[in-house]
Amino acid sequence: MKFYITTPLYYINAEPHIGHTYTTIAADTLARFYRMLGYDVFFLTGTDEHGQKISEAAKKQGITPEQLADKNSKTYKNLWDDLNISYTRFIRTSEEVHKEVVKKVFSRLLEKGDLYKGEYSGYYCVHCESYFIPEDENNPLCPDCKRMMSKISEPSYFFRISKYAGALQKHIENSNLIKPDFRKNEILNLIKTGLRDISTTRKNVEWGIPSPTPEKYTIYVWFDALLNYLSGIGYLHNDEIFSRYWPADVQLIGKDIIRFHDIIWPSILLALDLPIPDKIFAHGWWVIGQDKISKSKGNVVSPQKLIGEYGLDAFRFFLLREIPFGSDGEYSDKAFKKRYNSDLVNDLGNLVNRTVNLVETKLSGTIKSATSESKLLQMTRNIYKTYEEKLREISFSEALEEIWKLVSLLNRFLDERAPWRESCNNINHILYNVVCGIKDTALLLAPFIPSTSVKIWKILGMQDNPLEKRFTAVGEKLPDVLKTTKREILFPRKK
Ligand code: ME8
Repeated sequence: MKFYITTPLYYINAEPHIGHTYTTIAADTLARFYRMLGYDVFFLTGTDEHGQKISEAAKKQGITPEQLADKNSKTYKNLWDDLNISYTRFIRTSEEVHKEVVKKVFSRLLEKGDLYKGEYSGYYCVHCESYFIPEDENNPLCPDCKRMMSKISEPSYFFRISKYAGALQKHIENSNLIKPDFRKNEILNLIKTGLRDISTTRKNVEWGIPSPTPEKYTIYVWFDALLNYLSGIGYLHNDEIFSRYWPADVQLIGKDIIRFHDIIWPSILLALDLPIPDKIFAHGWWVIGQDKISKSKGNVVSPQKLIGEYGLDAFRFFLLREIPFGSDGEYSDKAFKKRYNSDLVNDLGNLVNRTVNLVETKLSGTIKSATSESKLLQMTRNIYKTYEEKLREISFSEALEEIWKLVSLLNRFLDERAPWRESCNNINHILYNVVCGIKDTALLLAPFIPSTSVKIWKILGMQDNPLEKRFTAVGEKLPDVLKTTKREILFPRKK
């Protein structure tokens, strides 16, 4: 079984912020989860490097678009490596192989009559790289970002999206393509109001893929960028990889780019006679006050700063735990600290710390094999079942709630059995069961906070690597003899 997951390709006009890390960490968590279920996973991410917005940003910095692209795509890639992102391929739209695929697709649609020459006369928002009709011609503000748009009138090649509107509508109505569910009607309403054919070339934008047409145009940046999801897994150049992974199973995006992904993208696929992805999931925005956190608003929250202060796993955990995936969420330092101290320090950290402390003081650091308590085991299995369901539904916060049910269960079990009492005569049995539960907790945590999972594994004295395990190991017995290692505070309390 295969699982193909993608993130948007981020623009390289500025540096990444918490919003970009959000989508990428979410995708990484799903990729790791499916690997632990035994799937053959392909995880694609990368950078979107062409177009007017990038060339204007480069100009402002006094460098060429290529230089800006090289510099900032490296920043993205390095950050993903620092964030422990297990991508299979990092694609750049400036790669030759991608450019060739885009040109071939363009030619194919041209031959088919799905691209035709016309005249675009209207407005363009450079920030959104998007064509719009303004509500008020005297004050042509972009309906999305509210910036002033520029008027353009130019010959252009149009994609006959109108031809596919009916098939697209039917597909959306009869499938689970659009997630969360509440987005489905939003998109269907847009389709029902009528789709206008879209322009796919720019006459005066030099920084882009040259169109395979007699005129020297460049291909519209969104038409170029969307095709990465095909070119990144071998479309038209590596059939073996492509046929293994296409169609995509989950495409994660932010709600800012649903029109491109839920309407234009599947229409291009219909035109290419390719199957449509299984799910396109749009998450909400991180906001501060009323404002979306964004590079251009300058209200960015730096991932590096939070990681420096709290550690990488605390950062990964906070993003996926704090707000339901799909809804907007307000970022605040206060909420971060609160979540950190309550969930990671008090619940998880304390469970591991006091258990290992008891193993050291009461059992000289060695746990011997014992019988598993069937009730505890059954509850763990039930928790795992819901956890798996929730992650398959892409509900990270609910999956994490399940893990924390296990953490509370183990903390309660320890309190009730109180192996620290002088009169206690089955200390090994009690601690065996708690340690076994912590081992299972570490497995469930692995997709979310992999380094912590490895740390817990080591503290317990387990020899192998939890990241290479399958979830079938949940509920399995511990090795016959387990010697815990030196204790380490997983999450130091923050004042
Ligand atoms: O749109 N909250 O790139 P981009 C949550 N290149 N997520 C956020 C966010 C926020 N405040 N800000 C950004 C592009 N994101 C195109 C995509 S795909 C073929 C081309 C995340 O750099 C979210 O995933 O503007 C959003 O969709 C994406 O970054 C936009 O990144």
